[in-house]
Amino acid sequence: RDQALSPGAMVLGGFARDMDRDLLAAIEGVLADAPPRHLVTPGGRRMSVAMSNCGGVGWVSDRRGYRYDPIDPESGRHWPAMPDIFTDLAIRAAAAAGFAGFAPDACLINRYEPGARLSLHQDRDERDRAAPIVSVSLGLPATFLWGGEKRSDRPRRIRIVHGDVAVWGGPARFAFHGVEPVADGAHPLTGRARYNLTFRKVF
Ligand code: MD5
Ligand code: FE
Repeated sequence: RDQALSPGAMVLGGFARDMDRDLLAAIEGVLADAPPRHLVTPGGRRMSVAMSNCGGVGWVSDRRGYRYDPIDPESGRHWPAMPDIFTDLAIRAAAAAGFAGFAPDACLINRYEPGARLSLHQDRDERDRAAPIVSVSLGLPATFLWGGEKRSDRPRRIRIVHGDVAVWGGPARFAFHGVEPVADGAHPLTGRARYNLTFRKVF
């Protein structure tokens, strides 16, 4: 079920499935210290996805813009440390997709409840433009929208299920992408939720 999408982009089908319970426990540990919250875009819209972070820096958005910040603005404290099980998984997945030596310093945790979506965007706030992004999905299934270099490129729809890991780097690193609204349902492990972890090398 591995799927090469284009040069630099691939889905490793079920790569994280055998670790799902341990991953969820680690997610819950991070979220206990840094609860997921609905960020506001610079344009003033409340995001439907609830977000948190772990690692040296975390991605935040507010009326002033998007940025990576070592401090959680809600608590005034550093983001929780990245659990070893996260770092290990991200390094192994990147290597399996051809990106040896990946060293993530940030992990964005996205929590989707049914109906939540992510509109088409590029990830371009990371200073390191050579490193890939590793994306781990748990819980309810989703449809990734995966476009091209230009916002106007018609996106492909890619079904992503519990345990799938996707890696985007090289020529695919700045592809436009998004997530369709998550359909209602319940997953045996996560309930009415989809989690996505994105591992990034920011600095
Ligand atoms: C998600 N998160 O499912 C997605 C997973 C984000 C975000 O997009 O910025 O938090 S990453 C999905 C993705 C799809 C296709 C291309 C790329 C990423 N990419 O080129 O970086 O919550
Ligand atoms: Fe993204």
